[in-house]
Amino acid sequence: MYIQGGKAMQSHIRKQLLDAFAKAGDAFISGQSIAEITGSSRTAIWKHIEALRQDGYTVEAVRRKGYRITGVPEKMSADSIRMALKETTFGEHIYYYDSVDSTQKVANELAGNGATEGTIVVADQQTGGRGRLARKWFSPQNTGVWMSLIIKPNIPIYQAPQLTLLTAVAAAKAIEEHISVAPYIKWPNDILLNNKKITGILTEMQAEADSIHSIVIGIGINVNQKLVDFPEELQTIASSLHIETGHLFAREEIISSFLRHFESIYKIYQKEGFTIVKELWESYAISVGKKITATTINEKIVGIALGITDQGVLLIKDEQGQVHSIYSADIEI
Ligand code: BT5
Repeated sequence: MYIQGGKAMQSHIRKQLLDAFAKAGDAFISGQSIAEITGSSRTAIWKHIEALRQDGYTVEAVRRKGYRITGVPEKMSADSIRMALKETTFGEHIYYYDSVDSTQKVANELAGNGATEGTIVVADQQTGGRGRLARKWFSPQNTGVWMSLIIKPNIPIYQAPQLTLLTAVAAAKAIEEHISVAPYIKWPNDILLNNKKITGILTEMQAEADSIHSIVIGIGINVNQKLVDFPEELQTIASSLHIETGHLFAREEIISSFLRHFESIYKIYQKEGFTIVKELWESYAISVGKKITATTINEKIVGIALGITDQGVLLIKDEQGQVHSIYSADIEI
């Protein structure tokens, strides 16, 4: 199902047209091809071009060459996300909302109703964005990537935490691609730039008896916020790509990079196992080899982070030489 079809154009025609423009990239598409895609006469194709322009696309028309899209609407939409996707099969089904309680909630419902692997739910704003342990995730309008991805990996339940680590690697790579500074990962799910959190990940699982039905991966990336856009309590601990670089970013491009990196690592992971994720994760991890403090529900453990196990468990060696396995904790460095 494809949400957000055009008003002036039937949504399946619009989808095919935007797909064709996306595939063509910088190249022109001839009037003849557009006539074929839209099933209209050559003289009537301007109607379709006008409909795109009205929705905020900049369409360049050059005689004898045809048409190409040189600008997408500033406001995100399912169409603008679709246009940005490259080399991915993920994102074939896009559910986009201007405002929603939580994309996790929607995606969990969709997963329960048979949504396929690679389905994404994206919102411009979340009114009830959530983190782990019933914490809140601040998700204001027009600024960030608030997205949930449904996957259906063929792995035993105990390996599910590996997907959180895979997500962190894909997000780190997507961010690095846009700002050419490597962010680092703080176990298990924070991505930091200059010691401030720019991305959070929340993984939720639907399982039946001993097999995974689906995993819903929630990812929040702060993209275009200014410091004053954050509530006071977050200003010292959170940041955005804009704050760190001074640039503004098309959020669709960040979504596209994330899905591309996720899908390519996920393919290798499914064939060859966790080694690739573990190696990449440790290369981005700030904590490995450093002294850290892990606060679990029961205790505080201070020691050197040794790395992660194949189950995504963090290993810390304390001053007495005892190695602790950390399943869930908040980490300070
Ligand atoms: C997380 O939880 O970091 C997971 C966040 C996942 C958010 C995505 S957005 C799309 C999808 N839909 C949802 O409803 N959620 C997912 P945790 O490790 O528990 O961190 C939560 C803590 O991060 C909060 O208690 C704040 O201290 C801080 N925080 C809240 N909003 C933030 C923001 N926008 N940027 C940085 N830090 C934030």
